[in-house]
Amino acid sequence: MNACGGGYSPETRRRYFISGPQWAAAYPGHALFHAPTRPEIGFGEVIRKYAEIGIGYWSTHDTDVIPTAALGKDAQWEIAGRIGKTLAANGVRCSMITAETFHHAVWAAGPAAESPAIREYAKFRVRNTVDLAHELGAGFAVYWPGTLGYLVQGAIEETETLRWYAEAINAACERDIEVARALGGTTLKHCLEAKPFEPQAEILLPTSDAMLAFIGSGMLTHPEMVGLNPEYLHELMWGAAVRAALARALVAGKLFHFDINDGYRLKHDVDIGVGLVNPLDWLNVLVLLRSHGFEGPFNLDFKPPRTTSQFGVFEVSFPTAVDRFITLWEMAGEAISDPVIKEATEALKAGGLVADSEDQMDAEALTRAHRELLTLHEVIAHRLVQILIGQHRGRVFSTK
Ligand code: GLT
Ligand code: MN
Ligand code: MN
Repeated sequence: MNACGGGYSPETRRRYFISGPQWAAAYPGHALFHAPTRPEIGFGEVIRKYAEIGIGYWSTHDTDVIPTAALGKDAQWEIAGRIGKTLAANGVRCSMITAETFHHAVWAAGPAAESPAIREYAKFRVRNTVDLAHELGAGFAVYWPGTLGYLVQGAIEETETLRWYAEAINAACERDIEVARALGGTTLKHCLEAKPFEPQAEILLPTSDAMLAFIGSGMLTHPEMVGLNPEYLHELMWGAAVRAALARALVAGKLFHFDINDGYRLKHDVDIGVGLVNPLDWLNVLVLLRSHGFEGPFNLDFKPPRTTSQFGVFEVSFPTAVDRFITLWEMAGEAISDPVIKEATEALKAGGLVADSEDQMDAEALTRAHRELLTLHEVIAHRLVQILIGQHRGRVFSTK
């Protein structure tokens, strides 16, 4: 970190609504073709390390911290009590709980399987997630449906499956209303997360746009409580312009939560640290979010590399991810107030003037009056690169 010029202080990092997932820090390095490389660690160590780094919020799956068999039982509340104490002792807050509906074999046919018993179990799990969220003071619940889809065609009737999945989300919202009323508090924000491939061959809700259609389908009893948790890489995976996907969520008023990471288009879910692959695109994403007042939560949903110890995870991976994010956020602020970008943007918005003597609806005259329109686009793009590499602040390179 010193060789890289140091980092932000924990106090500065804590000013951002950045959350660290339990599963990201505890990731032992395994994958389909990878054996684990690190020992399992529990919430105590993860929360303590996040506090040291200055990651002020913590998120978790129900089963990251509670054994499946203990869910909803007394043992769960005993663990939740210990989590609450650990959070308080470290000055970290729980921001989000997500129901794991993909890993355990019970989800082999998905959370909206044909079997009513499995679907009842899915409802139990999301209701229990709502209870846990209220107990731990979280404001958000996330649902990545995971196995909502199929490997072989023909058995699943898609409209029926979607209706069954809606029943689970409805159960979560209805439980939330009850609990919030009983506690005299507010309801959670329920956030759907899409991923276009993995772990099924065919996914029923593969993109954030598909989820927007699902929210607006009329199948949800409380669509106003349900929004999106887009993940940067999940949008890139299907070939989207992430900024455009986020813009569609923003105009729908449904950008509730954002998983931040990086990776490559049309590849699998590599979950690389934010800004390591596409820093220019990330800068542009943050310009959009800052200019629309979206200030988080930003959830660090990435996988630290498969180092053989926790050293790299907590000394390099997490602090550098947070710091790249903050730097890009600051750069986005610079881009928003940059005089060159401002002037070029104003010129674009003013448009070219067709002479009074000419026909205002003449395509040729309009084209002539706007011949530098895309030149201005290029000026803005060039300026953004300058901001990214510090040239706007006088960083120079040889022009010889
Ligand atoms: C899983 C997925 C992530 C989701 C997690 C939330 S689970 O790791 O790949 O993108 O955010 O359930
Ligand atoms: Mn995610
Ligand atoms: Mn991912």
